[in-house]
Amino acid sequence: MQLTDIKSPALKSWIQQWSDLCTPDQVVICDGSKAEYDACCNLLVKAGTFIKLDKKPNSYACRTDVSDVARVEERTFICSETKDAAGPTNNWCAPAEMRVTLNGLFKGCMAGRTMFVIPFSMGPVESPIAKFGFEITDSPYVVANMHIMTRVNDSIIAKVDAGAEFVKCVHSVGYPLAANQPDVPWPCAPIDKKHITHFPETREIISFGSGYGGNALLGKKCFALRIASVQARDEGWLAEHMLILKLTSPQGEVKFVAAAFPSACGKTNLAMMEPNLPGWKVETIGDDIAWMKFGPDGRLHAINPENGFFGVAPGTSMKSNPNAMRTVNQGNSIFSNCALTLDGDVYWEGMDQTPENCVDWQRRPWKKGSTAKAAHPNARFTAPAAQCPVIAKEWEDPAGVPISAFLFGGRRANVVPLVNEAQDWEHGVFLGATMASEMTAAAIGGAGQLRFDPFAMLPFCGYHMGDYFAHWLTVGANAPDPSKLPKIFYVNWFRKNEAGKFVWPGFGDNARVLKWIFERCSGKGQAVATAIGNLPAPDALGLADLGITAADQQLLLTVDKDGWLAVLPQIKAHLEQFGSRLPKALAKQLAALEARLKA
Ligand code: O2Y
Ligand code: MN
Repeated sequence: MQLTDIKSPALKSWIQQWSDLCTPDQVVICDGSKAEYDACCNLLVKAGTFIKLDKKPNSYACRTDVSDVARVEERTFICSETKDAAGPTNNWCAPAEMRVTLNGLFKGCMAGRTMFVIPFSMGPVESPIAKFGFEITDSPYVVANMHIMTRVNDSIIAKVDAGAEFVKCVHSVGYPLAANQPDVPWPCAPIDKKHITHFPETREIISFGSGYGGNALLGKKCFALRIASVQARDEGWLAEHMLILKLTSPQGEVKFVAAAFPSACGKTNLAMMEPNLPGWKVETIGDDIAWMKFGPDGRLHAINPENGFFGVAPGTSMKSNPNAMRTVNQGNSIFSNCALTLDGDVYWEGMDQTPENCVDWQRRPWKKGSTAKAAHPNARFTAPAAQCPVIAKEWEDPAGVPISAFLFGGRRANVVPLVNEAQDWEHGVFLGATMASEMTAAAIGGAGQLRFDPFAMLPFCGYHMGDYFAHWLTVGANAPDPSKLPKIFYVNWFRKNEAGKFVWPGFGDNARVLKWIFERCSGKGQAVATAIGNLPAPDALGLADLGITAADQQLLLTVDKDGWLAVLPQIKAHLEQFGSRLPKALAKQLAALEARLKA
C-alpha cells in the first residue's frame, strides 16, 4: 500500500506532515505479513543488530547500546494543557513548549533511514473494547517487536478511512545518517535528547532517542496505559496495569482474576503459574495490561490489549515459570540483551543450566562463575502469546472475560499479611491507592521506608492520580449491578520472619491463596473480619502440609496492629500529596482504618 491509497484526510496528512519533517529516504506502510516480519529481521541481521539463533526456530538475539536498556521515567512527560491535569506524580511540560523542542529534534532525524508506518490494534480487531493506533518509526526492531506485541494489520487503514479513531504514535531512534555514513548496530540518542512524551488531550505519543521496550514499542506502556487511562476516564472504563488469569476448580467451575503488582514483581510468573494444588488449573489471558468495560450482563469484562509477552528474562526458568520457557522455546521470539551461548542459544541469570562460556550482552566473553552478569538485569524476551501452552481459549474473545476478583500487592517484608479481602469496593480502592513496597537499604530513604505505587500505575497513569482514584470510585458507584462488581483483595507473597527468611513459598503455592479468593467470590471460604479487612479463618487456606511454623503462620495470617500504626504516617503523607484532588472517601477510609487499629 502507498500513502496515496489512504483515504482518511486525517491519517494521510498526519503521515505526510511527519515525513516532511523527518525527511526519511522512503516511507513504507506496513501490512503485518510474515514476509514483512522476516524482511525486517533479515535487515537487522545484515545491520549487525540481530543474530539468528541456531537453537530456537525463527528467533533472534539483539544487543542494544549500553545506554539504552530500559524505560526512562525521568525523560517521560505528560504534556497536558495544565500541570495540574498531570498531577504531582508525573513529569509535566506545556504542550506548546514540548512541541517546539520535538520539532527541533525530529527535523531531518530520519535521514538515510526508512520511515515505517505501522497500523495496529490493541485488542482483537473486532472487539468493542479494542482501540487502533498508528506508529511511525524509523526502527525495523520496533516493527518486528510490534508484530509480536500488537495486532499489526493493514485492514485497520480501511476502518480509519471509514471514520474509526486512532492514537497517533511517532517514534525515532534519533540517529540520522549523512550520505555514506555507516550505521551502528543500535542507533539511539544521548540521554538528554531522549523524550518520551504524551499529549493526552489529542491522544498523541511522540518518542525520540530510545529504541528500547516501553520507550519505543508505543502500543504498550505509552498507549495501552498512559493514553488509554485518559480515554478510560473520559469514556467510563478502566485501563489497568494488570495481568488476567483464568482459574478453574477441580469441579470445572471457572473464575477470571485480574492482578496489579509493581513492575518486575512476578506478574508473568503468576499469569502462567502451575498450581501446587491437585485439580486446580491456571490459564493465561494476559501478563501485563487489562482493559475493562461493563458488559450487557452487568459484569466488568476484561481484554488483554496485547498480542505477546515482553517478559523479563533473568530469573525465568523451568522452576520459576516453565510455561514462559515453553513459550519462548517454540521460537518466533526476540531476545534483547540476553547472553549468547557458543552453540547459538540465549542464556540469562537464573536459567536452569549455566554454560561454561558465553558472550555477554555487551558482546564480551563470559565465563561461568564470573561476578559480572551475562545478561542485562532488564533483558527481555518478546514472544507471541498464542504460543503459551496455557493460554486460555478465551484470550481473544472480543467480549472479554468477566472479572470476579482484583488482586493488589507489593513487596512487603513486614506488617502486611498474606491475603486480605477488602470490606467493599470503596475499601478496595483505598487498598489500591495505598499499594507500596519496602525500599531496600541501598535505595534513597533506606530500609523500612515505603515506596508507594498506587494500583501499580505510578509510572503509567496519564493524568492526576487523585482524579484516577476518583475514577475508580465512580466506576464502582456507576456499576449497573453493584453485587456483580469484582471483589478486591490485597496479597503479599514477600513476608519475612525475624531471621530474614521468606515465610511463604510462593510460585505454585500461591494457588492456595487463589483458591481461597475463588471460594470467597462464590460466597464460601471462611474469613475473620479484622481492623484491616477480612483475613482467612484459621485453617481456611489448608497450610498444614507446607511445613510453615506456627510463628510464621501467625505472621502470614494475623494483623500486626503496632506495625500498621507505625506505617500510618507514611500512608497519610502519601495520600496528602494529592491535596484537594484526593477523594473524600479515601480520607475517610484512612481515618476509619486508624480508628479500627486503635480500638
Ligand atoms: O524496560 C522496559 O522498557 C520494559 S518495562 C515493562 C515491560 C513489560 C511489562 N512491564 C513492564 C513494566 O515496566 O511494568
Ligand atoms: Mn508492566
